[in-house]
Amino acid sequence: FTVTTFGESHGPAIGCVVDGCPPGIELAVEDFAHDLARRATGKTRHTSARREADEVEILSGVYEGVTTGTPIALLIRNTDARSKDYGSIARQFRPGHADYTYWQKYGIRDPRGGGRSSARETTMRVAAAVIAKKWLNDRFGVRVRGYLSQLGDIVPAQFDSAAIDFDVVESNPFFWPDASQVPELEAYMDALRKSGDSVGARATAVADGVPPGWGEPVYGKLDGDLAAAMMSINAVKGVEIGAGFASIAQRGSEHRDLMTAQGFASNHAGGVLGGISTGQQIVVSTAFKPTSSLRLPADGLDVDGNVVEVVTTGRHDPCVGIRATPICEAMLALVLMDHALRHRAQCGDVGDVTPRIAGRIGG
Ligand code: EPS
Repeated sequence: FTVTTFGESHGPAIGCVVDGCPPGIELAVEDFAHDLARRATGKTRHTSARREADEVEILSGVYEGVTTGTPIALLIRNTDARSKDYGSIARQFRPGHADYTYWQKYGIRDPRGGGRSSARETTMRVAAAVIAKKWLNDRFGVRVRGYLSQLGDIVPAQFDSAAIDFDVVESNPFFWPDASQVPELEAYMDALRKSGDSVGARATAVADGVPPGWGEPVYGKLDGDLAAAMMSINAVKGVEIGAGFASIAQRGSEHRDLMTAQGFASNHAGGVLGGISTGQQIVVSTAFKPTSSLRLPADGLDVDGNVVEVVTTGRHDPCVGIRATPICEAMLALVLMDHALRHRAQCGDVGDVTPRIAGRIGG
């Protein structure tokens, strides 16, 4: 199961091709609207003001409302690009932006905005994952969800990945799990936007209902593939599975997740041991860097090596991480679907592997 995307933020359209999708999954254009709206810009004052229609066209791979097993091509036409906003930096490098490495690698500058390095690219990941989320849920009862677990230096006062109230998460513009902190986040983001600066964030994606046994023991580990998938999102600088970097300071007696007849007593492993799912909740956290397109001036270079003052105008997110939750959910769902299919190919369906020990360990 593979997904590739194409298109630029300021080109005529963006799209993706989904290969290896099983036949017989019901799929209609309406299925995409919910998650695309969750990720979109222009919904609140805390994200970029660009307003895209994000209407999906299904070009192939679906006939009479069901997937056929052939490649599924999805297309979204760009409707609100304003390339003139980028006129002043068409030959400059934004400090901290991929402008520079794209130029070093290809020697060609597309002056129309971020192109492939724009957050716009993530739209098609979310669209493709609508199929994966649907299949995982219908077929196995797997539920993939997410929340924001840090915004700048603010962390949720109350949260535990196993006890998140997703009604709260979905009822505020930050995907924040603690409703009492939303006014604080609003004030923080308003001050940040006015200052012209940006900040990073941490998003956590979780999957409930994943059976034990998905993954590979050495090459293509489930956690390795999750790390690669999250790292492939623009602006990502770090990935943790379960306790992640907090594991460094833990003792083995604390980190080990005790097995009881009622289930695991904790989940520091984040649902993966030895590259294979344990049957617990899969927990992946991803760090997004602060947006590099700033209206605050900074010294930089242009493509000819001249020292210039770089100022980015236009519509940008003061914290692209605010929109990261559905994107991280998408990458988690895509990796899980790939591993579910691989597991089925090698070991048979999930029903063949769960009863390996008496009283399946849940949790
Ligand atoms: C982005 C800049 C803004 C954002 C864009 C990401 O767009 P523009 O290039 O028109 O100024 O709105 O995000 C999206 C359009 C999207 O759908 O996510 C950037 O610099 O990355």
